[in-house]
Amino acid sequence: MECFVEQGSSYNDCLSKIIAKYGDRVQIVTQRNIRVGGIFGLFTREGVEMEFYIPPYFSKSYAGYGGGRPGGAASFASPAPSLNSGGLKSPGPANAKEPGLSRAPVDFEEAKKKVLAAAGKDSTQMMILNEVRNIKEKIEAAGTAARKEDHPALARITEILEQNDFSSAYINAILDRGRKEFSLEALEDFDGVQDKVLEWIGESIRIYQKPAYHKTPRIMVLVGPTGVGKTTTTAKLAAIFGLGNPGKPARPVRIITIDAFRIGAKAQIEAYGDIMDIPVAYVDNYDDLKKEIALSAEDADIVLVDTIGKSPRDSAKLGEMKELLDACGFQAEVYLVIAAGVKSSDILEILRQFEPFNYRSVILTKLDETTRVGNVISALSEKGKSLAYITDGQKVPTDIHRASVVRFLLNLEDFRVNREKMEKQFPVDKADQF
Ligand SMILES: Nc1nc2c(ncn2[C@@H]2O[C@H](COP(=O)(O)OP(=O)(O)OP(=O)(O)O)[C@@H](O)[C@H]2O)c(=O)[nH]1
Ligand SMILES: [Mg+2]
Repeated sequence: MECFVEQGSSYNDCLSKIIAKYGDRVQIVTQRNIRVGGIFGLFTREGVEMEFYIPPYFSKSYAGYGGGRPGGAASFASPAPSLNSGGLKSPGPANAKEPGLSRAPVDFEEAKKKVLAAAGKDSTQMMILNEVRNIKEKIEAAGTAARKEDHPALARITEILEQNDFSSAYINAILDRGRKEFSLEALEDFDGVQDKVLEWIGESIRIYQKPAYHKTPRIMVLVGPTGVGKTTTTAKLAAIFGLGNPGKPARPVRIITIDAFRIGAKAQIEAYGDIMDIPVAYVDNYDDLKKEIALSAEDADIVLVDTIGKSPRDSAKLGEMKELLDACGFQAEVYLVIAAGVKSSDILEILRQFEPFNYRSVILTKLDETTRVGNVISALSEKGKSLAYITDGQKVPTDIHRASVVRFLLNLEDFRVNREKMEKQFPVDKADQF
């Protein structure tokens, strides 16, 4: 398996490069536009990615992974971040020997067999794709690299970042920057190095700024995978807006739920509505949603739309939901809700699959269930997405907060956070909590 990186190309270019390299038997599984790079908000660019596999019969003759020909599947991205220009990131075994970077070696042969088995079983494209992604992930994980010649301070930083579940792309970007910006003298002061790295991490976290002006009612739509906490978060927001929060008067709120089928779900949101005396409406089609929105405009300041959880892999259902939600109008603020414990590659997949909803920002739930936030910081930074709110418990309405950089930095393990300094550096607008 090889992963190449090129710049400035179209689908046709990408395809012809794949064919030139692997022959015309390749089967393209997906092709899509991507944004690549983006650590610290720099270097992002439009690119094209094609995922493809080679049917098992033909792939038998290939030598294998690493420097050889591909095995069963590969991913070709074009163009790619300048971070990696030059292409192949090989899982150098030397890295594994370095102190603080010991990792189980990646079993590429076994991974390859899995792909071939998946392809041979007349499987769906999805199965193959999943295997391809798993392999990509393993290669990425093996690719994080403090070099032998790196100062021990950078090796230690790598270790801490890995413990916090940062992705290897993110860690490599930090290391690159560290190598460029720290003098030998600076590296001798580990506290100083740590502070600087925290600052860089803080700079990579984008916080959502709500629109300075919006039409009344403000329409907030929550979409996301199943069970992440959309309904609970809807209730929390309804309570915060509807009952008032420090310095802000109570405002008329309505809840619309696109979850009329599941009895439990209906009862759940109805119970919240009853307690807070907030009207709840149920809709399951475009016209009714449009009518409800129009009706809300007469007496509500804020309309919260709770949706049915969707598997990010079910693109047909996602498409239906998207069409239905178009009834909210283009001014609606769509938020993607994701749970904090998900691994970085899955977050990237969710961010990508929900892209058609044009979500403005992300709400991160269940922060109380994980001690590691590097996965989230890496994925959001890579995709250039902002965070609006975080939730850290099941209690309505107390367990919801406006997202803040400092909160994230404090969540990092093994970093000594100078809170006062970070609060000065990343101030929170106290008047704009919700
Ligand atoms: N620990 C923790 N649990 C939470 C949080 N937010 C929600 N939950 C719990 O997660 C579970 C699912 O929450 P829901 O709000 O029903 O999730 P949903 O996204 O609406 O689920 P579907 O409608 O089925 O897609 C419930 O048990 C919630 O109490 C949180 O911040 N922390
Ligand atoms: Mg729900």
